[in-house]
Amino acid sequence: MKNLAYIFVSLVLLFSCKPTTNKKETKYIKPAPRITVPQLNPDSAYNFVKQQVDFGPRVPNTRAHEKCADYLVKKLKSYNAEVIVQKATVKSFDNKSLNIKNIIGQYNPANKNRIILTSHWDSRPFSDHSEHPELRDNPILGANDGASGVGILLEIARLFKQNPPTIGVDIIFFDAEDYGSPDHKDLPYKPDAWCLGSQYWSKNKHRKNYSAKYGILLDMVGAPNAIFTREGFSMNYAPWLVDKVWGAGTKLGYSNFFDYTQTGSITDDHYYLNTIAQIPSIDIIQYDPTTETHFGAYWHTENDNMSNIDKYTLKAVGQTLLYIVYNEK
Ligand code: AHN
Ligand code: ZN
Repeated sequence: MKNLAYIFVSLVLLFSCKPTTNKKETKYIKPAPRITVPQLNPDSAYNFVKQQVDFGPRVPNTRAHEKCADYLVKKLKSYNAEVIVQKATVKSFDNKSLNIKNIIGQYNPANKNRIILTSHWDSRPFSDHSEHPELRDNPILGANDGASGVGILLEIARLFKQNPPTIGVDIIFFDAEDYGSPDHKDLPYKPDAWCLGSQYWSKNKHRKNYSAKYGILLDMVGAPNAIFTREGFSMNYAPWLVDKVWGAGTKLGYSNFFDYTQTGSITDDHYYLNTIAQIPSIDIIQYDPTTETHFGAYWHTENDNMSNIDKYTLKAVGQTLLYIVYNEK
């Protein structure tokens, strides 16, 4: 009798036990996000910079400018971007009519959830900061000032073909950023003389009802041991985006490049994206604490050539942007 009771109790206990596998529980375990961020190839990025510089100075109304535009369009198309070339005629500080082209490479153009990655593709018609007065009327090669940002963005386009992004991305190459009044001539101050392409685009976007969540501008992003500080207008208009980008750069191990010092405001393409287009935008731009202008010593001189380009700087900036794009929801 005692034994029977014992067996009965054991059986009750046995069948009241929970099964060891519970389908319900496993169903609610969140799968780890599997985001693959493609790896920027520094040699490829460097080559995209060199290809542009090999055309010579890309000054509006010149043959080299025209040839380089064709090259940029061809490259973007080959990387599956839907390309729009926005042509315009704008007036320079000295009242010249400049034939300009903003070149837009769209990825997922129907997606409303989109961002802008941008850089200027023209180069400056003067070497006004050269030590040598006789050189100051010459146009610059703009390896860093112009071609570096475009080179990184072409490399990103190449990776977009292999690994299409889920969000919408517009890669925009603005023209005539660097046609501002020269400093070696005593000219009266002229407002809004710089950034003619981005001013035009901000008033005449390439699509009806165009909007983007934010924009990231690259300017002088290829010099050896460059430092990118938190620039004034970026901090005024989109401090959260500065945090996001500087945070990503730091996380990826590029803290030598992404410096948290806040520095002065620079009139650059992002200024017009913020004030005219109303798109929150930041500038990743080199800050040099050792020069008076706080631009590099090569800035607007004959020394802005390929010797001023470092693959590792291109890698740090480009890989940080790739992290942002592939983690964007
Ligand atoms: C001014 O000097 C007003 N803006 C500089 C923007 C610039 C020129 N970036 C590259 N070249
Ligand atoms: Zn410049």
